[in-house]
Amino acid sequence: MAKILMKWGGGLITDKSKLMTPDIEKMKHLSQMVRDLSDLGHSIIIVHGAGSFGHMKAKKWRLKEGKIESIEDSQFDAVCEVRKDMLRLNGLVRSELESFDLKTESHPPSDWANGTGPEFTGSISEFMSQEKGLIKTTFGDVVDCEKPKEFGILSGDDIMVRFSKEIEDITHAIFLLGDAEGLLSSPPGNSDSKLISLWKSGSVLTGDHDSRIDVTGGIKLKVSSAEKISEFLSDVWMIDGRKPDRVIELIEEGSTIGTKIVNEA
Ligand code: IP8
Repeated sequence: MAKILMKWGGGLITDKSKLMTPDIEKMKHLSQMVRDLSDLGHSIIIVHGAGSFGHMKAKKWRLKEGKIESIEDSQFDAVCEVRKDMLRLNGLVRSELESFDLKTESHPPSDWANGTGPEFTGSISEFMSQEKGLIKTTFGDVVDCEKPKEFGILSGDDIMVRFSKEIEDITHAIFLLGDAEGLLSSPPGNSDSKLISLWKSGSVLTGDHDSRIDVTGGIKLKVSSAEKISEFLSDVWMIDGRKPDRVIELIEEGSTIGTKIVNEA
């Protein structure tokens, strides 16, 4: 049986251009897929991104940079607001999963994580035990940091790296994207952009793929996170989250349409 760590991208489950606009239909399709995988006996951990529930306010109040004295009062208000907004988004994700009779748990990083980047600290023991059928969830969040920064943005992509490394027996790490079939040769929407089905760690991504909305680094962070994970997992994938059946195909048949990230070192 597989143990699947999946990231639901923020651009997949929200409309990234409109403040706090969830895409409930997408969440439903993804939840159905999780239900099917669970029925097949697989275990699943879900990390989700922030989309328009996190990046907009984080950008406005420069939360990624940590405390800036001249605006610190507004920043601390924004830290509370974004944490609240992320709990709301996580609540929506969980209620869709639960509408498919899945039992879920939530572990917000603001409760257990410290610092940003893939080397962040804090105990991930809550995610180590696996009760059959229970879906544990967490997400990109505003987390506490050492002084003088005091707070910062921890991306769900960094959580994916740590979980893949430290949680025993994870078999697959899957990044579900909102706007592409996988990693593309140039940004989505470009007429010449093609799916890269095999990405060798260390290759160079051409073109400016980064969105202007993302505070955590967009597709480039995803690629570097997936590359790090490929050092210790052989099934690391980027798949179109609008086509959740492809995840089931991957797990059951060993391959699907998408990008497989391999480490050739
Ligand atoms: O969308 C970012 O997480 P990501 C978290 O997984 C916030 O990169 C609060 C912007």
